[in-house]
Amino acid sequence: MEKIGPQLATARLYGIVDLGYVSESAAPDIARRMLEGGVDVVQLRAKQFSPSRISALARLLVPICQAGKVPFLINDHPELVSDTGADGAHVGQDDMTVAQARTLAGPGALIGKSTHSQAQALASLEESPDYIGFGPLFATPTKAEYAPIGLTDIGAVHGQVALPIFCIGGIKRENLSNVLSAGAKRVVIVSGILQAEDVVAYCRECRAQLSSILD
Ligand code: 3NM
Repeated sequence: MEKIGPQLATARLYGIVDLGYVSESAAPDIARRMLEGGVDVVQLRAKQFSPSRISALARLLVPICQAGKVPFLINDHPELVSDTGADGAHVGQDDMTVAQARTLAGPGALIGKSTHSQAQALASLEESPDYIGFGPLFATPTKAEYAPIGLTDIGAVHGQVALPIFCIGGIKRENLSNVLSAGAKRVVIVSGILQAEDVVAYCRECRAQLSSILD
């Protein structure tokens, strides 16, 4: 199969199919619309769902993302990667290490790691994830228990961490230009996309704003 990893280096818009916003039955169609809108990475995030349900849904999303030629990652469950055919997994600060996730996910899997401060972003270099998340920039109901870190450290982190950095947390079409002005080059948008009236148009508009950004 075509190696999909290098695509992360050019990815700009990362979308998450989050079952806190979307039903399992609606998820495949939402993923198709996200891809039609130009999302470069898709993640399945299913907090509170059993591994078997996550696995079943991942098996539906894998061929959709393969057809769209974008990496498909599973939140929190690297052990489901090889069985489902996913491209990788994303782990949080309080979960396992990147090395543990790589062992569970198998060879060639992409592993992303959440970071919530400049110090954590720097420390992530020791673990060599394929990319990091950096946030939450703004308060967000999708991760309500985390304090927002704002925009001030985005530039410094990009200067210090030579990994793809996906800013995350409360990013919407409406504030994206502020986030990009602060130095972000890649973003994750969850509720903005999933609650949009027209998911395809919303993604296209965000993707267009991101296209003008240079590395
Ligand atoms: N992780 P929305 S913030 C899933 O900072 C997630 O690591 C975050 O959702 C982090 O775009 C976040 O709806 C929620 O704010 C992002």
